[in-house]
Amino acid sequence: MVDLSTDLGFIKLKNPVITASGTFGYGEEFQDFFNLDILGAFVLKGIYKNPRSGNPPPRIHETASGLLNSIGLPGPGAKELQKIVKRIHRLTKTPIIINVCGDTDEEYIEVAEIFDKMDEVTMLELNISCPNIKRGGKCPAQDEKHTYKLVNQIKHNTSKPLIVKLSPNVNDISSIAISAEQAGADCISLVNTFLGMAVDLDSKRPVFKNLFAGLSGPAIKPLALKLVWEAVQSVHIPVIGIGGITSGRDVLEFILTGASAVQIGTINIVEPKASVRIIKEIEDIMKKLNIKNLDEIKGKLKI
Ligand code: RRO
Repeated sequence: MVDLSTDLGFIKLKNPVITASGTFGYGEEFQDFFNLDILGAFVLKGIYKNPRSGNPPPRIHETASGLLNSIGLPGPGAKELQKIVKRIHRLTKTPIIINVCGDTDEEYIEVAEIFDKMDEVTMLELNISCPNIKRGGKCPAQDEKHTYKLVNQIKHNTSKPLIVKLSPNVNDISSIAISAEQAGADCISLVNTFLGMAVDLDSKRPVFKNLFAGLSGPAIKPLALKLVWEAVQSVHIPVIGIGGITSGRDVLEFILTGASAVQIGTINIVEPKASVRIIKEIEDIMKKLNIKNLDEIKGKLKI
């Protein structure tokens, strides 16, 4: 028997596979595909205080081994999501993570406080890294001081474990990771999507109205691994690796690089049952390589 569990310090997950925000709806959409109990945890689509309609179409565009998105945070608002969370909690005891968003620091705090009060919610993931804000705008995760200030305020106003989701669109990931840690983050997750763009030769226009969009999928895996490595070297809190993971082998590569868990994103859109396959693959590889538990390989990359 192999042990797939992973200890984040504030919680032990039965396995390292977490479904990523924005690729797994609110969880209930996937109940017809597989039993949600098998997941380590799942993150709901990011939520703002009030309902929002998101960006105009097109919202997604396929690239070589990747996906560009400019979804723009549509959602039902915090009040409606509270009802959804109660419904999901009746379906599964798998830990529910709320991806907290805001246009202003005040909104982030308000949304975080609302879900902090819910027993059905296990953790908060602070999404300070959405790439699809107004063109030229900066998200909080692109600024050390803003990251520190916001994370610090959220920690002072909430009591649940706080994961801070970082952006790859920065010059120095270490300094942002350290700011999040110093401000009280319990964990960091990275990476959100890389800024990219697509153009349409026929119309001679950009594909997306917002010009830029966020790139995810296998194309970004090597870039994500590098940033996860740098983050792991910089902080003492656990790191959740995200970026182009499609197989059990990919998951174990991130664990070897030092991640304590991973999030599975774009593959959920292509293959809704990907998590089931990936968890089985992790188990099979561990058996084959005689790895009894994840700690045996976590951060053991030989440099
Ligand atoms: O909804 C989005 O456009 C979006 C978000 Br909030 C995010 O964090 N990352 C992303 O690629 N898209």
